[in-house]
Amino acid sequence: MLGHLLLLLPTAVGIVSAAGCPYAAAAFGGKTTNVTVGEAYEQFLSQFYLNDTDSYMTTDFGTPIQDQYTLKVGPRGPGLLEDFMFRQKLQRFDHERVPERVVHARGTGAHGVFTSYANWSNITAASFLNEAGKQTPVFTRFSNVQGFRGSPDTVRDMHGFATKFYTDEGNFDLVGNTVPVFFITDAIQFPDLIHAVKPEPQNEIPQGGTAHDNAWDFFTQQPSSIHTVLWFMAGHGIPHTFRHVNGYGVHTFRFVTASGASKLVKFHWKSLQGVASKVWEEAQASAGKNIDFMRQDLYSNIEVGRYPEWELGVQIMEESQVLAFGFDLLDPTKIVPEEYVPITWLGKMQLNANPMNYFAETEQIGMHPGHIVRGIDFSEDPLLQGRLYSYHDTQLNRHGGPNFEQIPINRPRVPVHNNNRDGVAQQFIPLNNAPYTPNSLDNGNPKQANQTVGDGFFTTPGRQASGHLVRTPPFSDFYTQARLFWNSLVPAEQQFVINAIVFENSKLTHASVRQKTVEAMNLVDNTLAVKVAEGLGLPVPKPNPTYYHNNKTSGVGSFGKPLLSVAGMQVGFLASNAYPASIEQGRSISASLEAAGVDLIIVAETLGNGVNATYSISDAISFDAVIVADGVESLFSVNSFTNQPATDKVPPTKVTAASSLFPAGRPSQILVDAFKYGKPVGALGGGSAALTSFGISLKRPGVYVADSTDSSFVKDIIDGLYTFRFLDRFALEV
Ligand code: HDE
Repeated sequence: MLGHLLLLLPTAVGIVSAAGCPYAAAAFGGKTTNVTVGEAYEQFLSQFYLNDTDSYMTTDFGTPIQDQYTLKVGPRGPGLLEDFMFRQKLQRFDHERVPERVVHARGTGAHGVFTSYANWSNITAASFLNEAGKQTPVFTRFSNVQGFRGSPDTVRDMHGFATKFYTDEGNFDLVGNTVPVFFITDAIQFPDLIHAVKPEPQNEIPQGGTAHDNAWDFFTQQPSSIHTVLWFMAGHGIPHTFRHVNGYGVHTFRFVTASGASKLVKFHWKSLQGVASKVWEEAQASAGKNIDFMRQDLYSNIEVGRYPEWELGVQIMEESQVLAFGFDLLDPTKIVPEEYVPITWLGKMQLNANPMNYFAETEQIGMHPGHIVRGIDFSEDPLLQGRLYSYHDTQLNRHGGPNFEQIPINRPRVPVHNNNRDGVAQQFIPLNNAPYTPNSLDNGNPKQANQTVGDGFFTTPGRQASGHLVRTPPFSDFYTQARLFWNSLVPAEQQFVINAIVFENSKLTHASVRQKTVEAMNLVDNTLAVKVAEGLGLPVPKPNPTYYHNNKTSGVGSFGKPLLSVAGMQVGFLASNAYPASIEQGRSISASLEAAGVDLIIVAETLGNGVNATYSISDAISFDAVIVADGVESLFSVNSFTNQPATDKVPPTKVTAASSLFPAGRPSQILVDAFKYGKPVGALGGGSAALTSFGISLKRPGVYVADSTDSSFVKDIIDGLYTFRFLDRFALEV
């Protein structure tokens, strides 16, 4: 018998024993070899790549075949049961799908690297945080919650932000959301929440959103949900892209040092691109014009080397502070305002490689809050406690057995040794013939690891629990922080919240539910409730000030703060093939924009000669700013809004507004929609007439005109991109 269990991994270069994991040295610390972390995970996954270059078609069992025609009795058949090529091909096709995730089905992911800023062993024994500059491979999956796998990206929804850290002491999954609070306080309520927000059972409508009776019936019956509802009625429900979201662990966790000292922590991801959200009209247009908007943005930016980054931080609290802030730190419907506890930034994640295959990697990855490592521990939050059961269970359902941890994307980058055995599709050949503990026949291997031996995981030594067995609600007061959030939004975002609630409730068929929405909002703020009531044609409520206060906190809104980076932004330059000089104008500013990581997309009637996109395919949703070239004003004389006559400036060449090459009014629509969505707009020379013909004052913030393509014009456009949305363009009633 061999001395101990070896889990053998086939590699590109042969068979490597578990103890000699080839990528481990490079992946963890990057100091012992010249291999970078990026190369290390490439090496790890590449052993599983299937490359068909210069190959012949084979069956799954390796027999070379031709599989284009079935085996028949004569050319007109019938076919034969013995046709194993046909049977296998169809059987494999029939079984291609696994159940999609019951929530968060729609998602997109990428590989990356996490780098620790320091040695944090004073607060945690987590090994991926124990050295400045230490690098750990990661895979992050962003997701929508409500819709099916094929639903549009830009519906209003909650969003997932889940990261698997392949650490040198096992996998740690931080399975969070882009909103720091959650709807419910107890995991047993989760099926009710999801049944309520999913499409309604009788007709499976609506796909990907909560604008329906069941959702609002639940929200208004379950007060714990109101704080979270406000977050996703605000910009957080319709992020601009996944590069522009923050992430949150939501629950309170524990950090534990090697000696067992523990602190309570809340995890935060801060987008180093900045936080940005769409406005609702734009999100709706995107859902029709490009349902893949957010996954395409992430994929494309990584493809061209514009790698998005996030900082990972924690708010650190003493165990004794669990009730110190006026609410329970175990309550997942509450934030810890940063004014109480600032964030300590621990390190940075960069996403820098797209998956090679969506199904194998993004679809099969199994995130689980119970994937935990030494130095991190759970809290008693009843929502977290329940999640620890659900995520493993759901993977059993998706993959049909317990060996899903052996799928390449799920495998830890360290050897696995235990007495778990067999099951569907076991990938390893265990060599230990004494698969039980204690054993003497294999010298007690694999041995037990704990706090002091073998760098084992350990439960915080100080944790204790006692009490009567009860089924009672753990937390209360679900409105004080909902109001704190409302108070902290800029007026335009408050208006967006009102608009969103009115929009969603306008779709309801039960007047009683709409009425309950007004009552719930009135507990948050009377102006909010009054405006919602007015929008829904309901009686205006008197203030119900039980939870009213004037406190504010910072960092909760998604509008009103400049971006941190404009890399990956797209500027549409509206030109015409009929006036080639207009295309030249675009070319002359593209290099300066490129220097800031911004792409200039020259739009004209047809492709070629420096044109990047046609009017036919372009819309305001495709651009973060729009510029009208000099000399193409008459393109804008037909519009779908006012039917205004042509402007008085005659173009130097024949540029026609009506064309069979694009839908009538498309150039005007791009310009006006961009303005309406709050984006920077600009014009060169006579192009400014296009702006004024739609009543866009050249003096408005975010409107830039210049006679030539000089550097100050480019700088203005870039400044405008940093501002991202000009909020003065939206009607305010609050
Ligand atoms: Fe999840 N959640 N969840 N959830 N969740 C799942 O696991 C569940 C909750 C979150 O990209 C499922 O693998 C319960 C909070 C993300 O693969 C499932 C409860 C937060 C993802 C599940 C919650 C999340 C999931 C479905 C209440 C933010 C996608 C497929 C106690 C902190 C992960 C799967 C990915 C996925 C259960 C609440 C985030 C069914 C029972 C709170 C980001 O197991």
